[in-house]
Amino acid sequence: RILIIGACGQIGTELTMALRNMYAPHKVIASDIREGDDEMMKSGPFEILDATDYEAVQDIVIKYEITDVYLMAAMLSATAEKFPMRAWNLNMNSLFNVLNLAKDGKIDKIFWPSSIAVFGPTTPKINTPQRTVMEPSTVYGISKQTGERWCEYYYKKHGIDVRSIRYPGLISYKTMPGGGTTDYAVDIYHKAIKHNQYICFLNAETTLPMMYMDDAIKATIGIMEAPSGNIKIRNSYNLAAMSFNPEEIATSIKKQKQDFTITYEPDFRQAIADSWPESIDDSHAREDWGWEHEVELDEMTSIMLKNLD
Ligand code: VAH
Repeated sequence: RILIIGACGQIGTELTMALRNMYAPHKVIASDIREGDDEMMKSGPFEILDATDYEAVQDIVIKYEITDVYLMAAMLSATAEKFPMRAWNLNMNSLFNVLNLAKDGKIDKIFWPSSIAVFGPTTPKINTPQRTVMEPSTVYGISKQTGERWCEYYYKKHGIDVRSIRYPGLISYKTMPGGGTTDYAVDIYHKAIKHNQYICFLNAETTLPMMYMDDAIKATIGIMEAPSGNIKIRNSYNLAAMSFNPEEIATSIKKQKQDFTITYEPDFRQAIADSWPESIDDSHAREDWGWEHEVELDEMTSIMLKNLD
């Protein structure tokens, strides 16, 4: 059976439904610190769970005879800068709980999300390599870089089958924009529908690696379904789809909403975005477990505007 921890988050919400469509819903247990939407609560088992509480995670793993855990609970970049110690506690202790349950033989396979936030100002920004200088300057990025080190340590030291990918910014219409710096690319569509204009908290030229959620879900399930021997990288795989900046996404929206307007008022999140790469080399994921993205910017804009209208 599968347990999703953080099932009500941006990725968790869609990952839960995708897994419940693939497997018998009663075999996909969703959990989060608070209840989810009707579809989540009605489509299969749900448990209120504090991911930092070892005993509570262990109880659910034993109760449902869990074999696979997707640990999607985390505090994202912008919010983590406001609450550094809470972010560190959530992002790290939830990972230790799951890794240690696997070390005790109670879990067989783990998915843990990393992020392009592990890269910092000294990382090469164009076509960032899989292995490179990584000096993250955000609390979130530090927690993800450290988490990657622990995943590789538990794989090498204890043979734990933990798999991870460095997500770019993710865009979907099924959850509201959260505490992510890349969430401007979600919010812009909501504001385009509601007000036909958007005040962007990043400047026009801030190019970041981005991906539509369906591609991210495909990658997440894809790496977990791959034979263990194919997963040659056990800290975390680079993953990419497209790169764009606020001006380019606004131009894409204007193709469908001619009188949409954007203005720029950068805030504290500009410094976070400036520390991240513009584009990512994900050739290892494509070679090792057959990753390939599908959705490009204009198609994503059509999907977002249609489903938010
Ligand atoms: C964030 N969406 O903005 C996340 C992600 C690369 C960005 O880690 O914090």
